[in-house]
Amino acid sequence: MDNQFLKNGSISIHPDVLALKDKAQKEGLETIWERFAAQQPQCGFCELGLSCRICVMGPCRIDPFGDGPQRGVCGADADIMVARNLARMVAAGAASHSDHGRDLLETLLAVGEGKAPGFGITDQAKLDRLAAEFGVAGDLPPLPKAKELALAMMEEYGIKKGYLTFTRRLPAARLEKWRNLGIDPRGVDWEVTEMMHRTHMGVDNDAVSLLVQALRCALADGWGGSMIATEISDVLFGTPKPTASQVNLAVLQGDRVNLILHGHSPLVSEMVARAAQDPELVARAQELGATGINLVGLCCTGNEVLMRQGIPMAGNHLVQELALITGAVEAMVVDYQCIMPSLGDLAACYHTKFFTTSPKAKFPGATHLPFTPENGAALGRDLVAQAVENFARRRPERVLIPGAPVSQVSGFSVEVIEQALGGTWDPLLNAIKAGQIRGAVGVVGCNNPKVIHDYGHTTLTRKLIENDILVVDTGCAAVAHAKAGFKRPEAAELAGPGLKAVCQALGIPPVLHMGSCVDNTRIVNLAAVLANALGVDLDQLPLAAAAPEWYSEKAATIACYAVASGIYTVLGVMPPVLGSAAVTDLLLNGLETHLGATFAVEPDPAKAADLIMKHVEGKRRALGLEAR
Ligand code: BF8
Repeated sequence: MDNQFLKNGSISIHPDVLALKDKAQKEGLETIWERFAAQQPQCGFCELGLSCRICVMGPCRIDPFGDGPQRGVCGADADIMVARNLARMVAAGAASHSDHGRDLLETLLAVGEGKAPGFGITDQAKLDRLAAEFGVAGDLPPLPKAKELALAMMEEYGIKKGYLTFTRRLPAARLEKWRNLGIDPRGVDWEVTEMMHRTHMGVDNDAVSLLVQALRCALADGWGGSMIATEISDVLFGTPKPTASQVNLAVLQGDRVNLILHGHSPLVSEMVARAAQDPELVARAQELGATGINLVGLCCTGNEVLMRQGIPMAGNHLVQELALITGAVEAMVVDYQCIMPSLGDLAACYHTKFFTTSPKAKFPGATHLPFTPENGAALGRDLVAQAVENFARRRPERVLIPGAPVSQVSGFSVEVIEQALGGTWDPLLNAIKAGQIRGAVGVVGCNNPKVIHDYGHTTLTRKLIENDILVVDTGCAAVAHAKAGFKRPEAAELAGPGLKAVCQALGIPPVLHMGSCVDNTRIVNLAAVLANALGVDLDQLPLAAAAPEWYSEKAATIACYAVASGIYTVLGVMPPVLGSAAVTDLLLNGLETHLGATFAVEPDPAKAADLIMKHVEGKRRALGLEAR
């Protein structure tokens, strides 16, 4: 595997990141890059997927060169071992996002039962639409309707219905493909549990069968748990609309109380956002010498509050430690996922208070204040109050906030894009048909210290928009793009002539922010809407997805549900599958016949752009559109 970091020692394309990395070094503090270097060389068996820790007859390894053992103690060969490992990765990713969705449902239920002070229904129209989709009586008042919808959606997790309601948004042709392959997902928890069962020693020992179930498990997340997370977040906190804000570590402010919201869920962060406007708390901050209270986001909690509340974004995954190293943070409040276990130690090197809020996610060095729907509003206030009181302990001589904020516009939900187009998809479809926009690509996913920070995202996306391909993004990729200035309407200048004209006519940037990582469901929903409008299946559209810097199990799951939904997906980091030629071939080639889409792996983002452009033009040709 081509490892950019180890090859030339660069860690990031951003000067502010480099400046804080220097500060960390001077202060003797370790970050993810030192830990990554200390792990070299990483285990070659594991990289190939050829090690197994599933049972205690092992751990086992298979020799990729054929000299050593070719089977684990149980008899599993390379194909079984690689497939089992990948399948478990997908199950973990599906479990994570879908469990996040469950938390939203629990809060919706509590709202419906009048037990969640501070929470309410913000998007009534979406509540009504979802209620109709789930067969809830239309004439119920809002709160009983919310309760009934929550109960109906909770059934999506179990085995009651045997199919997932949201999948019915897809063209019939897609569902037909799923039925033929046996991957129409039945229940969110069902598919995750069955995946774990099948990968227990002595159950499913056919690599193809394991991978087929992994796709079904991923679909249960994409068209189930994650989609519930997105839709119910909109119901509770509002469907995102284009919102102007800023990005960069310099959204932290030297003269204000800085509180960072980090993780994935909007539940606590929305309550903190409300509390931060409390005049009493603002007055107290001023009494202590600050000019006010400054909330900023990190990772996907950051995306949630950015696109609904305009709260500025401090950075993505690889920036989380550096944000504390600014020395300017009074409190970091986290929920779950992608939060480095090192943060407690780092916070302790400064005056920073580190708060964990999910009963599911405890960390060393943290103060644990668990969230419930009942206590959310009070918890939000408590967290802000503690951050404010901590301002007095800041040591100005240790503060460094490099760089300057970059402006950005975010919050392009499917609903808003449709409105911007005048309530019909025709203008977008016509621009695609005419070739002004060649196609659309979701550039999504994480950062990974194996890749120069944000180099993959920005290089790929710059080339795509230059070539008239509209980019939609989520997650940490979205932060990279914003830092590069791609989310300002003026960035239309960076696009090719066709895309530039469309962006200028609509006043939008060429890279549209659709949200957090659960909001990849907005992207597949958009693809389904376009396919339905054209009367084709998703794999016929000139679309693709890419995750140039992915690291997480959730990203593996997202990639699987994208491909299973018919969207060609290019990964920038190799998943641990090369130990099995059969598994690798299935992912890169074999899925095409059944699903009309495959994976590709290309570490060089410029070459990944070439692959995508070739794919997009091929799809245009097949649709009878003008193609290059
Ligand atoms: O859920 S992109 S590093 S923060 S896993 Fe994590 Fe990856 Fe960021 Fe968003 Ni998604």
